[in-house]
Amino acid sequence: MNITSTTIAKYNDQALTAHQRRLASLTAELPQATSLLKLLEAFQVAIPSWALGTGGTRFGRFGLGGEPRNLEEKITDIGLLHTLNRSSGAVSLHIPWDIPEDAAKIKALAGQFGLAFDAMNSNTFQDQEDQPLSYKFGSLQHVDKAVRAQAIQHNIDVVKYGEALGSKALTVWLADGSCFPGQLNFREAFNRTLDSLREIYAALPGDWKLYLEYKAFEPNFYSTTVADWGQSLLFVSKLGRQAYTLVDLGHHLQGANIEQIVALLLMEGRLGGFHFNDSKYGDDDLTVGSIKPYQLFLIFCELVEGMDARGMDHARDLGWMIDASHNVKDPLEDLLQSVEAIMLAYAQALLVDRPALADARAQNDIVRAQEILQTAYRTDVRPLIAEARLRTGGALDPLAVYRGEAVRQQLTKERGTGGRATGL
Ligand code: LRH
Ligand code: MN
Repeated sequence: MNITSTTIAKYNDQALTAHQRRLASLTAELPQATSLLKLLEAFQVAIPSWALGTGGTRFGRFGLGGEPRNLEEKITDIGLLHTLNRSSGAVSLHIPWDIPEDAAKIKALAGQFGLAFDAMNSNTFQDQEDQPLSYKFGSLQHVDKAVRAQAIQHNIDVVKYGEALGSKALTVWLADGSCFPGQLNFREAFNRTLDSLREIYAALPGDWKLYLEYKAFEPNFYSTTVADWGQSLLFVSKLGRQAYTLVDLGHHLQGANIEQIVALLLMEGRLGGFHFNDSKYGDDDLTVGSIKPYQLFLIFCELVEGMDARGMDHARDLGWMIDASHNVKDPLEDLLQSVEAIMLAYAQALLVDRPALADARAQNDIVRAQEILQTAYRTDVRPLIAEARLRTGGALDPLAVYRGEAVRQQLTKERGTGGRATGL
């Protein structure tokens, strides 16, 4: 299902006057606003190939019609998102859920939509049909050398798939850990995992990055071998300069100060990228900005400040990826909302008057510091994000076009109701 630029222009024409009025009142207040447009237009978020169908929990899954039945249809769905918001210009694949059997064909199809391939994701947290050895008791940490070798080879195979597509990074998330006290020797598990990661690291092409994603718990519920930012940082510091920590917003214990973690990882030059989502309790994988939008803003404040302090390119030097699961919403609508929330937080963070904030901090003037932050956060930057879309050929209101064109109904007519997309 394609949405043409003519169709988008039709919707934009209807919304243009109101948009221009809103944009004019914003830029009247914030003359620097338009200078931010170039940064916003360049900022691209990678869409996870495993989040284009309806997910579920152990208590049930409620399917939705029109789910993509293969990688080609997934690329087309991500292409549709990018056609609408011009900010979803990359795909993050998960192997073996989405193996590019014909890499050249997949790369060409993605190219038609202007999509690049971001980090590849390995999977040693499930046992595949034809898999000789089980990951029940872990993968890279496993006490059995043969299981570790199987998991190491899988990661090396994932890098090969990525090389054929032009990806430049491998994300390793390990479910490895233990469910009961006494089950695991933590030091030995750490060192077996480190040795395994060293073999994967040695197989990385020179211009690739390895992202080590941490998670506090689930599916193990007593210990996780890469459980928090400190443990991930310990691993990547021992691996080498191509190894970085990946921050999944849903992988923290209650009360963790994620913006502080981000600031320190960035300061150390070990922040590789993000899996954006939101959560209230555990790894809920909810729509970005749907539960804690202020935290997302604070994280982007640390990102903008920290990246500028290191002279980094906002759009290219970190991995911006979504990692979500959709139990009750249309996955494509959910992803459109998530990309919008990320763009809003980024734009608001760019509005922070940093010299004034530095001065308020120097005076320990907490109230003024807070007012400076919240003035940016309470600025409605939606007209700016819409203008960035308009200038890059996108829709002023992507959701309105998605619904107006009855995309889900069309996809259901094309693909039927029975299909279930691979992934979570
Ligand atoms: C683990 C995780 C990881 C993925 C998986 C789909 O919770 O965040 O990033 O591999 O979700
Ligand atoms: Mn993740």
